[in-house]
Amino acid sequence: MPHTNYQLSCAEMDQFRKQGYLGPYTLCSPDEMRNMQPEIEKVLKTDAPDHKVREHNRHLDHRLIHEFATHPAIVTRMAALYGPDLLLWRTNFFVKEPGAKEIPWHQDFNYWPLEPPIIISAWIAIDAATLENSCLQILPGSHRKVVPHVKATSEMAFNQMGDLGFIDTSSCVNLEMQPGEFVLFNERTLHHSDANCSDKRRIGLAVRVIVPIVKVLEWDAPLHELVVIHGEDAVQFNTR
Ligand SMILES: O=C(O)CCC(=O)C(=O)O
Repeated sequence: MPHTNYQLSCAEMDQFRKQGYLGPYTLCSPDEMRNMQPEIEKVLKTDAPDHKVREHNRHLDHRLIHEFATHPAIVTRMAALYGPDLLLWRTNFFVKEPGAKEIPWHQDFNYWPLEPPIIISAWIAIDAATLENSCLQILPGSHRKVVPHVKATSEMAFNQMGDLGFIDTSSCVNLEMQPGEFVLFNERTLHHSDANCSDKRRIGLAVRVIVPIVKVLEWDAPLHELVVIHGEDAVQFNTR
């Protein structure tokens, strides 16, 4: 994996503040990611030690997923945006096989047991993510207001969705990515992906990182724990 200067310019910091997302950036080359796909597929076919869902928190039991989530290309940039002390809370694979449902427009903080809900996500393309196989889409600047969430319709992959009466999708950005690229976005940035109407699978890995003052109100599983990925956890609010 290439090691370069992952510091952010003032223009990038400003973009994250104003638009709520950054990237795509490179974590590894498309060929490197393609070579790792069989190992990732193996992870997704095995049960996690104590999580019911195979897609969740595999950084806790699998070295490769831990390496993705703690890669300096991600962590250095997150530290530039959120300060030096960062804790890895969750990782989630989003596997969209052909025919997979639409993921509705939503703001992540609406769903999560965190107080205050301050979080930054990296979304890493494991497969190529294109408009054809339902790449992530984002609404720049949408993190500046809270949108009400309502019961989702049956064609959606989630139970709740952002109320479309409050969402103007005309400025939507399609985050098409090569395998090994990633984007960063925050807990309020509205994002979405269409139903996968292609014959191509699309896997992404979301990496969720909090700062130490955030209290985790519910844990995903008995062995779920935070991992210090940069700096330190001086306040220890989440000692279990
Ligand atoms: O992978 C997707 O299509 C959606 C991802 C998502 O909702 C998230 O990372 O919060």
